Amino acid sequence: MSQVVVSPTTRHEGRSKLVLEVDDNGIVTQGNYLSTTPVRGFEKFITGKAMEFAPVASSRFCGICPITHATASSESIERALGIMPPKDGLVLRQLCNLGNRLHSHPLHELLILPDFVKDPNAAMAATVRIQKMRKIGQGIVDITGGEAIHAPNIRIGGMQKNISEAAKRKIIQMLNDYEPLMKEQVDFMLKTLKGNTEVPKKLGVHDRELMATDVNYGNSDVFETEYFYRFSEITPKSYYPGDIGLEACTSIPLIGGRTVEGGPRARLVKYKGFSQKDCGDFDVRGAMAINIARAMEIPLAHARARELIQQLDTTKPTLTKPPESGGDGKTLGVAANEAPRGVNVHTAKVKDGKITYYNCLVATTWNIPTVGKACEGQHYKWAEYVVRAYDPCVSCATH
Ligand code: NFU
Repeated sequence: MSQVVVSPTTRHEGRSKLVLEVDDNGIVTQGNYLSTTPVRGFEKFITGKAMEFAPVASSRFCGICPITHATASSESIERALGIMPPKDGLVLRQLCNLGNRLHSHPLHELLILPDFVKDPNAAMAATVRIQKMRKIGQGIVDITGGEAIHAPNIRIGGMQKNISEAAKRKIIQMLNDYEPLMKEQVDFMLKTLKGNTEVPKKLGVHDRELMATDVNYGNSDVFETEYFYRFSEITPKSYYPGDIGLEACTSIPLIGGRTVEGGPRARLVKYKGFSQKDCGDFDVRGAMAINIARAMEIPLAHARARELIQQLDTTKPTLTKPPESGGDGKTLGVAANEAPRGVNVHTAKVKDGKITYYNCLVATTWNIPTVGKACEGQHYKWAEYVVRAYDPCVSCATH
């Protein structure tokens, strides 16, 4: 028996490490994956501030998925105040989130290319396609959210302003431009992943519950009724064996006392009948299935964005103005948004327009402990493949 440490793990956002106990054949008998990204203390410094600060600040957790944080933050405060955005505000907000997914999922494909694509010409062609797709996704966020990163248009009560008819036409054109790139890239990625003959078929298989609230956007009511009442949280020190937890920078959220997996596979299994037949020879419970599911989610996000842009009435209001000094300080607003990497939960209490309580359970925070488990049973040389399948965003996780 010996220990293998991979630090830092590579080709994902943020800093993290693997600490693996392995047997004499290099098979992982006990897997630990942990964040080593320094905590910045967002929840603490959001508390006590004007409620409008929470979506602005929390969208700075990370530069890849700021849209989910501005959204979940706004929605948690809306639910604490008991207000609802107007219909077109919700349509526009969903479109903004989908724009983010249409850039974030292809970005992950870029990060795993070196694992699976050995032909430099094919890798270059995929890189060019991916970057074009990301530009379009970010362009949609720019138009709907007011900026491609840290979109200021997402507000408590909906979206600060509607878009023009010309902007709506532009988005329709952008989605048309995205389609052929997407078809080629998703087809290429699925063939590449399913055709791989090196990765162990059962890599990343684990027995943890899948957690999802929706295919594309997220559903806070589903989170509250199916998961939140079973939620608990423990310290990393009490979760990881030995001294490993002393270095870990995220808490360990649990559902029913166990770690969970959120993200593309969880969503597609729960809502789209994703099963063994979608995964070729790879086990539907494993890491390659997550990569496959992520590729399959891109056309779903694209189709939903097309529906929503048609539904958007550009003449209608998009914002329900929140009461300036609203909030009773008691009601816990719980919001769950389906971030690219899993369920992103923000919870808030508001009193007289100020945040009195703020807590976030971010997509990667949920996934981190499951990633370690998912490395067990295979040779340690595959452990980083497992990590990358979850596309961890460790800065998000370690806010
Ligand atoms: Fe983020 Ni940078 C995503 N996807 C993570 N993890 C937010 O939830």
